[in-house]
Amino acid sequence: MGAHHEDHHHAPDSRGRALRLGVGGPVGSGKTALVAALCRELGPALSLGVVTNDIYTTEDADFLRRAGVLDEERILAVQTGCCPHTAIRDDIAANLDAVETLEHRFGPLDLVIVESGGDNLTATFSRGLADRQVFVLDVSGGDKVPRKGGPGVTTADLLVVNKTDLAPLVGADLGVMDRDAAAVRGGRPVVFTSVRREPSVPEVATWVSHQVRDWSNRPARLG
Ligand SMILES: Nc1nc2c(ncn2[C@@H]2O[C@H](COP(=O)(O)OP(=O)(O)OP(=O)(O)O)[C@@H](O)[C@H]2O)c(=O)[nH]1
Ligand SMILES: [Mg+2]
Repeated sequence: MGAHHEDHHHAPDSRGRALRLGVGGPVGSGKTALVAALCRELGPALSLGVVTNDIYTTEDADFLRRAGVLDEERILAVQTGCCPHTAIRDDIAANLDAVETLEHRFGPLDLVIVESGGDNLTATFSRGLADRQVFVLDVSGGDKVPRKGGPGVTTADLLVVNKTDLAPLVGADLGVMDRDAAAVRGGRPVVFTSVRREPSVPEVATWVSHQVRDWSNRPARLG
């Protein structure tokens, strides 16, 4: 895939800082809904911050603030003004600034969630920005999507297939999506969700809290 997919950044020193979790995926798949759900579920036990990315607006941050899932000041918006993937992969300075601002203001934090602007199947976070990545698809794109692959689907630490409530309406076969995703993910986990039907997203919340626990227990020298 050439230079377009090269990651020019190294993972920053991880000592004493929060786990940075990237949430990416196509436009409208339910990333913000998932972030809101995670804030609601994990906020009482963990110290959280959220950074949202939109091209022209601060829509996602505004939504999260209105939803009241987290102290408003812990939610920062980055306006990318360009393709969303650029700001999370190639030129990550604005996002790093936002993450560090949250850490300075509210630190020590346990978890900073960075939501990417909606993009396509090729969007992934630089290792310089996200320690772990969740990729959110939804069933309305059709049950073929996992089989189309792309680095989000194949390499994300967790693949979330959201809007399962819509599967009967769009004729998506969840069994096919599960099988195809497993075939390209080399054992990495896949979770089916309906944030609409089950707003507490228990499997995703459990996965994220395990990541936070492992991060805080890691040996100091490891990233
Ligand atoms: N039916 C259904 N709708 C959902 C579900 N999750 C989210 N939605 C709806 O899908 C729409 C898009 O959700 P968002 O959370 O804004 O999606 P997003 O991925 O953040 O969108 P962008 O940031 O614009 O790329 C909203 O109207 C949500 O209410 C779900 O599980 N089922
Ligand atoms: Mg969003």
